[in-house]
Amino acid sequence: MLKKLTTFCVGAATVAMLGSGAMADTWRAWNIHNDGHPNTAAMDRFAELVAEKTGGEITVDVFHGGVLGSQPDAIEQVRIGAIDIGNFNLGPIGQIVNEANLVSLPFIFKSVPHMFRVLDGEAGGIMAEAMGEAGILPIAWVDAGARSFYAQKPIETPADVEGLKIRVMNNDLYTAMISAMGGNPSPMAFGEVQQALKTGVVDGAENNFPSFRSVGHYEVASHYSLSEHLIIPECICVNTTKFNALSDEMQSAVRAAAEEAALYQRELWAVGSEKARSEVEAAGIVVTEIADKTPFQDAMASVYNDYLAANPEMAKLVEIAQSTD
Ligand code: GTR
Repeated sequence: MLKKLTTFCVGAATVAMLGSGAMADTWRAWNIHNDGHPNTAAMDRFAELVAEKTGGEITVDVFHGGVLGSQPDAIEQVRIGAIDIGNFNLGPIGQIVNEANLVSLPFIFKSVPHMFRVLDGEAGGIMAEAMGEAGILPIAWVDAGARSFYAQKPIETPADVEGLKIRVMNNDLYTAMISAMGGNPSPMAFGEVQQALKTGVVDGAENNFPSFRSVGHYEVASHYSLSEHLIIPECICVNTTKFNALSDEMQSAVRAAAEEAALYQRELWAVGSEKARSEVEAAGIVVTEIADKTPFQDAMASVYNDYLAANPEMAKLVEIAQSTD
């Protein structure tokens, strides 16, 4: 009873402070990463900015470390509105929204800046619209660098993947990618990968330096090889219905908070990525540069052909990405 009364009083005070008569709303936000990862700091900053820019009308409670569920589950929860918002990787979103799969085609982007140019152009607009229609609307794009392979041996050519069981995120394009190199793909939730590497359930995985370091994959895989086969962006993505129900003013405030937090994330990412690399190297991980990635790119021809044969409508987006400077 006392608790209820307190909640009521706090609620009444907040409404009075807002002066608009609108009820304050608290959003639950999903984040897969722990303390020390750039995205965790950026999501905390996002929550601060939302409170600031909406004058307290919206507050965001960020649940870190994936405690609200695995990424594929959390994506579904945002779509149905059980979770309001989160920092998501576009990989598992592509499994649901075909347009978002553009970014999951191996080697589609030349670099991270190239990826952002594509996202900021027509292709990004088409992707955002389709994601919004699917219930998960991106309001800012976040950097996730490039993903490379790690295992107990260097992976310098596609032939080195042959026969290896490699963990991938949940997306058929990634299973096709590993199969095209003669490996055995194993889709698995992020939270299970360290144990799977440790017990030999998988021989390797692929990710960027911050994730390789932050959840201890580097403790159980000795070689990181810079294949940089996937440059997948992330988003701050919100339940579409929830966002559309906001006034124009509140929508602008939340978007501005997301954009500012995303710019902050990109700064943190640049520094954090270098730092994660030096830390794993200091811990004894052998990092192998791959001067010529052409054999990897060539091995992906069948992935593109099969994908475009099954999804001919994606040819336009691929063409836009490939012709963007
Ligand atoms: C990380 C990404 C996470 C998650 C993870 C994974 O780099 O930030 O959202 O997708 O990779 O491999 O599952």
